[in-house]
Amino acid sequence: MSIALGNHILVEFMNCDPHIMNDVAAIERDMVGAAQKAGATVINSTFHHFSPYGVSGVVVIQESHLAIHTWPEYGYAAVDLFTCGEMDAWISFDFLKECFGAKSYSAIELKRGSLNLLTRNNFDISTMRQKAAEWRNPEFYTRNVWFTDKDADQALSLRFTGEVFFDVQSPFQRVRILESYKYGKMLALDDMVMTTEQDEFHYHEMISHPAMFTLENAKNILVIGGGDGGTVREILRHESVEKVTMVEIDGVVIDACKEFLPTIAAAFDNPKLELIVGDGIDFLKSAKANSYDLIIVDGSDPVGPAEGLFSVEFYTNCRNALKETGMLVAQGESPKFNEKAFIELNYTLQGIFGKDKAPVSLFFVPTYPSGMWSFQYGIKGDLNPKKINSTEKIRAFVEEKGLRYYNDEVQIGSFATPNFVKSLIK
Ligand code: SPD
Repeated sequence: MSIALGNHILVEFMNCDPHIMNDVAAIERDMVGAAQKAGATVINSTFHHFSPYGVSGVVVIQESHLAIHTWPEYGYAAVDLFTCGEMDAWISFDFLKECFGAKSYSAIELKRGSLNLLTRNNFDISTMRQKAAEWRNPEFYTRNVWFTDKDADQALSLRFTGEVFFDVQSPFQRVRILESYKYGKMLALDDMVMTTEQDEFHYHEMISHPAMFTLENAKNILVIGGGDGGTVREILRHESVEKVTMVEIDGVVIDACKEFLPTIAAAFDNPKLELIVGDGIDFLKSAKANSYDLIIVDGSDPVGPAEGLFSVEFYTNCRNALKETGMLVAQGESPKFNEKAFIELNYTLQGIFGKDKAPVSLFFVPTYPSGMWSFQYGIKGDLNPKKINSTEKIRAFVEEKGLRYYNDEVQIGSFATPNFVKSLIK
């Protein structure tokens, strides 16, 4: 006869994969899997992701429970395997060690509820059972998972369902497609939100149409980055376009978006598009001078593969590749988030294109930190995006294409500069 009611294994998993330690869906799957592997009957599980890092959760089993708390920043998980009956919790231990990629670990096994110390009561539990049957928990299954895009002082968090459609470490970055409650599926590169199904039109309409209507008859366009496909989708709505060359460094982003974000990656089959998977910085080093009406730099933030997209050399090469009358539009960061990158980019563009030839367009993206975002321009020749003659054409275009952000008023209004922004870039 057993000398105790339960068996408790207290586990330290160390040097685990930090990404797994922060992935609530994977941890829940593995903890439930660990219980099943050991032959337990799973009753329920509840898992929670803490912002910015950490996961806690419990799997309730007929034989008791498995619980976890993780510290991804230390690659550490504290796990309790509490069982009663014949279940062998060491099977769960071995399984989790593999799942978490734990390079070191320790465990202490304790007997709980020593029968030498306990006295058994005989009592009638029938009324208690009846009360329990009346109680219903409407949130039987809870999961509270947040994705956070942040710097040291500021963050934007989106609650997501825990559904992970895609999670691959490419040679350049971690590419993920997750499902948010408010904005639908979203593309995240490393830990930054790039685009979401529900607000992508803010960004993609504003990166394309103000420049296209300023140029009026742009034929040859170069897009650097833009792997989700939203920018080329918008550019290719214009009939004047004869050719779009898109150079995206990370083919994994393109493939993921084609599969999981098809409404954004909607124009990759267009015959006017030449898609090059390669380094846009190198591409521009050898680009022919006087070639493009419009160059769009739809890069990510200035960390990782996009860092070189914020350099003087790169924008000098862009200027050379533009025709005598031509425009550059670059993803310009935020005057309220990456202020330094925002200011430095504007100084760079003023230096290369001229002081009055580097206007800033501001627009609103709810899923980017601070919400206020910018495109920064470099203008060659006699073009002015604030003075355009094509109001009627814009109205007809907006109507026909069903645009949801851009219109003729936004064309002018987005170039209005708030005073605090003027002082940042004066
Ligand atoms: N912090 C977000 C910066 C935006 C980068 N580009 C988004 C890609 C959309 N095509």
